[in-house]
Amino acid sequence: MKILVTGGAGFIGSNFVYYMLEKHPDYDIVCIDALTYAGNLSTLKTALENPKFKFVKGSIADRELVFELFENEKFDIVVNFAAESHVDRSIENPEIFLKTNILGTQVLMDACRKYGIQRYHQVSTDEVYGDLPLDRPDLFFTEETPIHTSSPYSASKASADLLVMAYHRTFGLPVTISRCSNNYGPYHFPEKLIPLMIANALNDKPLPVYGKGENVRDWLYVEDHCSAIDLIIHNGRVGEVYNIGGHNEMANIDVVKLVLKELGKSEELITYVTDRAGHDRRYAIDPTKIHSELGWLPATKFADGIKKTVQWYLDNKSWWEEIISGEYQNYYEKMYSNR
Ligand code: NAD
Ligand code: TDX
Repeated sequence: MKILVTGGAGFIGSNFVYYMLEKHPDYDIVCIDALTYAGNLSTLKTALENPKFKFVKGSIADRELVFELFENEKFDIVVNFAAESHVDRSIENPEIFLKTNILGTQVLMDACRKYGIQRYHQVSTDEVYGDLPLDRPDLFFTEETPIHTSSPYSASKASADLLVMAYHRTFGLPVTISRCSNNYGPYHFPEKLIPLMIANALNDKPLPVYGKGENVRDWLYVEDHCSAIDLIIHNGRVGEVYNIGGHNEMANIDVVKLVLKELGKSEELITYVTDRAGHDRRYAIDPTKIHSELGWLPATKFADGIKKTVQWYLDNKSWWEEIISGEYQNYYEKMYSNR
């Protein structure tokens, strides 16, 4: 079996590469990644030592390169993680989100049509469903919840989902889509809530909480997302969407306080800042379908996962310190100064 993993130098893609190399040592894994600001080749250092792994630098939106890769490699399965993934950046500059997330997806599917594959899997997000009210804890996103996006990021991911389904219906492409809730764990880029708060706390810098910190996210340890995708690409039904989540909803402020507690840092570091425009209030996944059809259940409880994650950032300071010492400084200044 030969699998193309796109965006494998990013957070979830890299965790998936390691998961698959370990779980299926007989598989060949090829990764294509453009190495944008979010992609880091050092993340794949150990994988690069494995003869079953190959890395190609390039964009999924580069039709010529992608077609050449498909022609040479003859993939069985394609798992598309490659994306611009940060909501705040999509508010600043939507265009690259449309290019990578929509047009890049189209190029991959065109290559799948031309060269043939057993499965094209689109890694989507619960954000395509929009948000839920804070005062209705009885409501959850199911696969039937209408698409109702808030940010340019989620609109681009939803557009890609619609295109994936169109390629299935029109051209008979064997596709699946997964929509996961918020992930956390190793190699999470420090622009996102949990790693940003860990890095700032360790540097005794203010922790910028948007609005009142009341927005709710449904957190899943990244390895559990990887195990779900592994099940879907092997046993999931073609043409189906699977929601992934572990019923672990928390208000942002409680997540931030927990991170501070784990690090033994003071809550005085918390600073409330201007809210994100169009900020989704609550995400909450109903994972009944993937559980009942594929037997998937998350293995890591949040209390353990957050401990492991904090420890990983303590043990791998050089990984994130190098990131936040570069271009990230300009990003941080632009997004957070005078906020
Ligand atoms: P990330 O930003 O950490 O990584 C994205 C990777 O894609 C990077 O390595 C980047 O270099 C690469 N990339 C970007 N543009 C590319 C292009 N044009 N061609 C090739 N590679 C390109 O993102 P992540 O958090 O790992 O998210 C991975 C996927 O999972 C995304 O599709 C995202 O929408 C989805 N997702 C993320 C979460 C989450 O909580 N992080 C939750 C649900 C779904
Ligand atoms: O500095 C911050 N302060 C803050 O309060 C940041 C970066 C975030 N937040 C809040 C905004 C959100 O309510 O924390 C919550 C989580 O924010 P992000 O980490 O930016 O994630 P989110 O917007 O929920 O989107 C994530 O989950 C779904 C991923 O980034 C997406 O790629 C995925 O699709």
